[in-house]
Amino acid sequence: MQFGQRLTAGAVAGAAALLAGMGSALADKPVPWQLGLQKPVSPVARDIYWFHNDFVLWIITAIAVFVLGLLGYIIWRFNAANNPTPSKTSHSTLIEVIWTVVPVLILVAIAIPSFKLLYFMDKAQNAEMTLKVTAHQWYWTYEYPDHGDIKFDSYMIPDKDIKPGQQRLLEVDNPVVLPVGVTVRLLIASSDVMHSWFVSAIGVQEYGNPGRVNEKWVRIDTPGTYYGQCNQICGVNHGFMPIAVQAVSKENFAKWVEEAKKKFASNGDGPPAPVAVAQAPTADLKN
Ligand SMILES: [Cu+2]
Repeated sequence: MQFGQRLTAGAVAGAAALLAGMGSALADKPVPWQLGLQKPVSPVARDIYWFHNDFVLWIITAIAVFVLGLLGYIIWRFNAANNPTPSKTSHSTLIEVIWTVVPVLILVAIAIPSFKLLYFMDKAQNAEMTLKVTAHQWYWTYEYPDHGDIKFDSYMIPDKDIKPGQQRLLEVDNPVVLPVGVTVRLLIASSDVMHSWFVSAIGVQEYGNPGRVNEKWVRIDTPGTYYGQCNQICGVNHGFMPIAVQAVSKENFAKWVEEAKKKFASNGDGPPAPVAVAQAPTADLKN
């Protein structure tokens, strides 16, 4: 294919993906040709979305366009043909003050909402329940201390077991289930190396460190399944420990709790589960 054709094909595929993304109710997972962030479904995610798409992006674009324009003007105005006798000026106090003060003002303008957002996402205010997330090489353990100590492991479904309609490399055997409209405190830790629990649409990314507990919070307002991944390089199967969060109504959550209590009753503080997917997906790395 010619470069132009390839470009057109790419543009068409991109536009189709964009349209498909807009048509579906929830952009809850990464999609091919995706640009920008997933559709936010929590207060923190909405603020992140605003901060990135509606605020910083404009500032960055304005700076890039301004610098590009300035470069173009200088190349045209001060080349040897247009400017045969160059000026010997080496200093301008006014210009130096401007190019120091203006960037400082821009950074302060970015810093104020940025710090506000950092503190907003830091700690749960009046959390109604807690979810504890423990990272392992290479799966997650979820605990619900306020709901009868439900505890279970969540492994990726390997390619050979994936069913039609399931998300390859994102689907897990036991998704996290959370109620919508409830403020959930997230406690995130690790049992071995550094991992990171990252689910874009719900606006949570927090490191799981061995020996300490990090806190975050979430209040999901739209039911749906939101996919995420470990985003701290944690070893050979780092790419194979996805996260699936199922946000359901409060009634359905109560039902799930009752079922989960029975289903995961035998899960205690026994020996760690075998790393079931450790071998299977590694084969994919060769492709
Ligand atoms: Cu990890």
